[in-house]
Amino acid sequence: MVRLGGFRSNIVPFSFLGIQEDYENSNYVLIGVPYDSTSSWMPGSRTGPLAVIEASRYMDPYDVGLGCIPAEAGLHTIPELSVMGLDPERMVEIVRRVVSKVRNDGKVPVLLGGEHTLSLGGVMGIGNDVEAFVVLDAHADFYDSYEGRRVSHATVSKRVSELVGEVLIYGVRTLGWEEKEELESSNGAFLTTFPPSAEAAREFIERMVGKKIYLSVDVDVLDPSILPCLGTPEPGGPSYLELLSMLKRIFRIADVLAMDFVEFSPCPGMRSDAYTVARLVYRSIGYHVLNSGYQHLGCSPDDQDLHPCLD
Ligand SMILES: [Mn+2]
Repeated sequence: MVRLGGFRSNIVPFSFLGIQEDYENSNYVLIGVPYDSTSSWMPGSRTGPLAVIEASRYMDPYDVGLGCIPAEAGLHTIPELSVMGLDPERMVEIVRRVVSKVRNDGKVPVLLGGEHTLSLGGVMGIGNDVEAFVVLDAHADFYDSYEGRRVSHATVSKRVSELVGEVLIYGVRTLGWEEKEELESSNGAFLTTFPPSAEAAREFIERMVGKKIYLSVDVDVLDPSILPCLGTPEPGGPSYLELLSMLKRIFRIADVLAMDFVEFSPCPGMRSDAYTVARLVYRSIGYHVLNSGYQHLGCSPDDQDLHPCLD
């Protein structure tokens, strides 16, 4: 059974899934980063982490797809970072320090955003071990500078490409001309649009096989019909199940050192979106558990094989 870290069952902690394992005994540490200061269209992702954690408390820890309770690997949610209103460079530095600490303690950081800029701090926190930055996103975020800023949600993949040899981007449906030029002059960047050609989907996967990766899921990669509450929605994305199929492959073939889920911007009164993101986060943790030697938990692969162009 999942233990509640000293809480009795009539008290539900305000933490992911309402479960709070002791930090020392946890393998996954959830970190909320309520920050949206550089958002260009609709701010609001600062309330994302809170909404996802709230929704997750109504989710059953048993994952019916994986046939196990991934939370038994130990989940711990730390209080939200105090970053609202700071300069993006300062926010990135705070995220870097926290992620570095969690990683050095032998745990997998799971960041909840907040805007995409925080991924830069996440990657820096893991440091030189990251061999590839894998991004699922409707946008390339590959501007060299955007609205006068070099550290911004629209430049984050470009900044990371200066630190990590390989940047693999999946799901893009919109691209600025300057971004296209930056991508073409960048050695290690590989971008797929959505839906990808069979060849592009295969190359995206093959380039990360056996690598240690940082996984960044910008939830606007999903079609906005599934997840309308976004700062920068873009039509024509994968369905929820198609996205799970891709995530399942990523966790199977690469070693995910840390992950983030960014750019969810809750709409007042709408609950299904927060729940969808919470579910996506938990299934991703489940895929990590499935591939990380926790055989005693009895997880087995689900049936998500709906991705177009992949067999
Ligand atoms: Mn995006």
